[in-house]
Amino acid sequence: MKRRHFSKIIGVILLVLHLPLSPHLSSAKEPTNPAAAAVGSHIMLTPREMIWGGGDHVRTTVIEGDLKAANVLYTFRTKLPDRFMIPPHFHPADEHITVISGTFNMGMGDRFDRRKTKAMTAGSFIVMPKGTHHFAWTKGETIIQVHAIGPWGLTFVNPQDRPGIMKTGMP
Ligand SMILES: [Cu+2]
Repeated sequence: MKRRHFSKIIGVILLVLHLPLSPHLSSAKEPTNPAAAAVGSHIMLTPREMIWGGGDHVRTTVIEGDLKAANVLYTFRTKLPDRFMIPPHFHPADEHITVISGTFNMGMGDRFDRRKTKAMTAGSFIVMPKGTHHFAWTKGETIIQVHAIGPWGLTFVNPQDRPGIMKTGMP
C-alpha cells in the first residue's frame, strides 16, 4: 500500500517536471525553415577573440553569419564613441539589440530629439520592428550587439543625414 502511494507521488512529480520540458522533447515541433539550422559549425567566441574592423570612430565585428546573406540570422557588435548620434532611420527586418556596455539612448519617430530617448544601459534589450523609424545617441563608449535576419540594411528617414559625434547644443 505504502509502495503504491510512493509510486503515485513519483508519477505526479514526473508529470509536473515533464510538462515544461515537453516542447523540447518532441521532434514534431522542430522548425521547418532551413535558416533555423544554417550554422556549419559551432561558434565559441570570447570578447578577446573578436576581430574588430572599421573606421576611426565606429568599430564593428561580425560574430555570426554574413550581413549580405538573405534569410539567415546574422549577429554583429558595434563599438560607438561617446556622444555618437544615429539620426532617424529604419531597417528591412526586425532589429534586435542587446546593449553590451555603455548607454545606448534610443527614441522613436522621424525627428531626432534627445529628450525623447530612453537610456538603455548595459544588459538592456531592444527590438525595433521592420520599417519602424528610430534614432539613438550614446553616453560613454558604447557597444551594442545587433542580430536580425539578413540582409542587413539601414535607410535614413532624411537621406541627407549621416551618423556622427554630436556637437554641443544639438537637439
Ligand atoms: Cu536601428
